Amino acid sequence: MTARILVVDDVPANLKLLEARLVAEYFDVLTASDGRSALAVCENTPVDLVLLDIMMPDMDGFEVCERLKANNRTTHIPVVMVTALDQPSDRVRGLKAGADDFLTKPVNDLQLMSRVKSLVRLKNVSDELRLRAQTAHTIGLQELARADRPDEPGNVLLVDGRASSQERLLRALKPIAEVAVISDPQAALFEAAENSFDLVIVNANFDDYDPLRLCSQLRSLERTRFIPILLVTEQGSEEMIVRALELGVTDYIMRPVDPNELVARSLTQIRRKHCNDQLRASVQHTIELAITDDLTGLHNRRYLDSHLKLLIDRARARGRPLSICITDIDRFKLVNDTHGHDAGDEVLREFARRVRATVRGADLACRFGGEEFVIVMPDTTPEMAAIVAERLRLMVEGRAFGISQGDTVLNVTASLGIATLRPGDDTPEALLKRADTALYEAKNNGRNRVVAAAA
Ligand code: GH3
Ligand code: MG
Repeated sequence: MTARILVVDDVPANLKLLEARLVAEYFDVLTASDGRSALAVCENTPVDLVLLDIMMPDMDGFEVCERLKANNRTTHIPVVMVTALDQPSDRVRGLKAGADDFLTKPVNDLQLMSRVKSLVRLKNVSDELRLRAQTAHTIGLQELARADRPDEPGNVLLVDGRASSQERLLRALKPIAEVAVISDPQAALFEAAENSFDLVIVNANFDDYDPLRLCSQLRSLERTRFIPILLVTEQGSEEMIVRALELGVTDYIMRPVDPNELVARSLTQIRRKHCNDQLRASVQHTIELAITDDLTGLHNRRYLDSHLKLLIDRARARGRPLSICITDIDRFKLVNDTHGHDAGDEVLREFARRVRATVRGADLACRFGGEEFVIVMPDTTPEMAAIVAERLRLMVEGRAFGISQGDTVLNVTASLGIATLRPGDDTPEALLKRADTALYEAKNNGRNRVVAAAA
């Protein structure tokens, strides 16, 4: 892992020391000896992490951190405060300023490296998400998630083997989160997978269970992979902390737990989770827009082209049938010519609704172009496909289409061509071509009918 790290300290010897250690681990290191130049570096250079001294003349570390977090261009850079101060109140002050973690001077090598690596890893994930969301934003699809939204309450799962500490932690977290408490770590895994928590707090106090097992299981399950984990550990359990961070545990706190520190750390994680969720949703939304037809909300041709190949490969691999149906509205040009293009659009939307109502959940319905639609039906024999197509034909013919101008209703019919995957020789193009030929035949034979391609 390589990353660019900015070390900020007013004492040259401290700068040299940290720089040497980080360079030895192949990090790219920048240095600054006061708050203002640190801010300038972050503003002008991509920095992946800041190691920030607190006690500095002129502008102290708390203020530097606050300014970094208040600036949209630097708010996402993780900040680790390096401090000789070791009072819980200083930590809380730092966390409130937006710091992601603390290292106490003299800095322990193991802690330095595990902290830096874990925060850089987290930042890489957020960066990737931000980049994708930015692309969505650039192509004008939607507003980029904003960092300055008001806090939403978090959902926290507290996994704790002891009733007394459960009660204490619960009391501390009450004001900022909905908390579910569970004593059994294995049950906790299911609980986490079934619900959507913003944070899992694991108290390493089980009698005969390794808490890191739960952490690693949470990291490997698809459903829980992105949930932040806060580990509560004993003083002096550095080994466990290093292993935990390597496993992907997001943060830790030492016993005796200071309630304010617990709240501040939890809020940091909950905020980051909300922000990443929003970025992820925005990426998802962009993908959906790219594969959805605007007018009807069905999948578009681009999606069909890529997905049909997968469905065909899967059907082949499993030795299952697969059928497709192409349908085209009859004399649709007449609708446009007589009632206008908007009325035509309304007919297309209603037609799409009827297509959707005809097919099963596993079927893929797409607008192929203009007034042509394709339905892909996995696990469907030619006989079943003929029944589905006939049902759709009747759904269209059976009830007139209303359009919003006055009381006008239109009688609409459609022609349909179906084809079924042949053993061995069907590509998506070949399958579509055979269905299209059948459709052409349906048109030629008088429209408003279903024709099946020869097997
Ligand atoms: P056929 O029975 O042979 O299919 O006759 P048709 O009139 O349906 O076929 P043709 O291909 O001649 O005309 C299709 C028409 O569909 C022409 C085109 O303007 C119209 N069309 C394509 N896309 C849209 C759309 O998004 N909205 C509207 N309103 N019309 C569309
Ligand atoms: Mg047509």
